Amino acid sequence: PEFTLFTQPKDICKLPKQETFTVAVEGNIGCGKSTFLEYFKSSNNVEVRSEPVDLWKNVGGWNSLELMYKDAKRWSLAFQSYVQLTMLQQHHKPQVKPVKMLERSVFSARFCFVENLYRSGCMPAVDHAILEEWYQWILANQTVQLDLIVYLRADPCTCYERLKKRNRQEETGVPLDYLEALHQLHEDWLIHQRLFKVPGHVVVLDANKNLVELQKEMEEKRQEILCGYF
Ligand code: DCP
Repeated sequence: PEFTLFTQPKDICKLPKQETFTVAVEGNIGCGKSTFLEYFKSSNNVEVRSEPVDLWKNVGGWNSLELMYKDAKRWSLAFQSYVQLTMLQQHHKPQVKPVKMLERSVFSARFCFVENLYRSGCMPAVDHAILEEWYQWILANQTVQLDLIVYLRADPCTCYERLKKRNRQEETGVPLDYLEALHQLHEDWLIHQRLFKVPGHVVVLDANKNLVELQKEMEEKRQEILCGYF
């Protein structure tokens, strides 16, 4: 098959060596992507590109993330089109170090978030169709290739607890079933590989672990995740 699912990180060493390497860190809201990326910031060979949530919270003075959560039917097209633009900008920033590590990608925006909004009836079909046109244009005309996806796989209940704990103001009304639906879409995309083609190889880490355990696992797998660039 063109794309292979690697569940053992050591298998990544089978990937051909390249000049540069692009990793996207994916997983449900609250699974621990920021913590994971924080850990890799200390590496000399890694450029970490955190998700531009601050931009989403202040676009021309508007908090588009808050608007989307308050009234998804009205604002999810505006919000997701801005997410798509800012994610594309993240993919495109000039790369200096050999490894580029992105928090999410244009792919999870499309396969998980936009898909979820549409399927749950929060995004009208015409809005979905417009975003799809943009997405297809990006695929055809822009370089958004990923070499590796690190999937931080966590139980939706664990994510829900973490969400409540961190208490991000915009997310106060996010219910457990929203996280369950997003979890299922991540699973369909990255584990079962249904519907959409996976744009790179996938490493799955158990993100239910507490911070100490997860850091231990990251330390053990550091070289493998960085494909030799450590
Ligand atoms: N979001 C969205 N649509 C997207 C991307 C993100 O609605 N295409 C929302 C979900 C969250 C917020 O933006 O409310 C931030 O999402 P992430 O899950 O990407 O980032 P976190 O900071 O929650 O990640 P983690 O807790 O794993 O560090």
